[in-house]
Amino acid sequence: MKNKKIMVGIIMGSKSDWSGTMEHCSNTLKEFGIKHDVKVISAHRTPKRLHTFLKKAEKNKMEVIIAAAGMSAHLAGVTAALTTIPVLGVPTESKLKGLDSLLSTVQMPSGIPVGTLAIGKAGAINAALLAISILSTRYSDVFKKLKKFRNSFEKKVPKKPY
Ligand code: RP5
Repeated sequence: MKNKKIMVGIIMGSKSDWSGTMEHCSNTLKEFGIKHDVKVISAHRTPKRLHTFLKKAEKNKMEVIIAAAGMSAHLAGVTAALTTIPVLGVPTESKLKGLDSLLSTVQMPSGIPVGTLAIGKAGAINAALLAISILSTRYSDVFKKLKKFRNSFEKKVPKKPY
């Protein structure tokens, strides 16, 4: 895209959220040429890092933040509480298969919204695609790429199951 600023920030509670999960979020953004930042930031392990990241994100007019976390997953909620940049939450898999992460991410009391996606890899990819949809309302080149992606996506689905 023409605009070379960092449009999307991907943050995750642990290095363990990357492989098999959030790497797919980053790869999807890369396929669309969306410049993004990737960082390990935990709401409880590295709260200062979160504050610093958000200060910079707001200064540089980042447009979407994707926050992934597992277990008692409060990263997306805390992030959304500290900024008005739209926050998409990805619950990552855990000993309880991510159900704990899903509920912690999705069940925000009214007032501070987190757009929560599915658990794990599907959610990671869809978070990127939703961020791309949000950007597509402002950037015509992103809109064109998204339309092309959707058209080719439909073609990949077989008409018969056998
Ligand atoms: C969360 O705890 C992370 O987002 C991760 O999903 C989970 C486990 O972290 P590690 O113990 O693998 O670092 O904060």
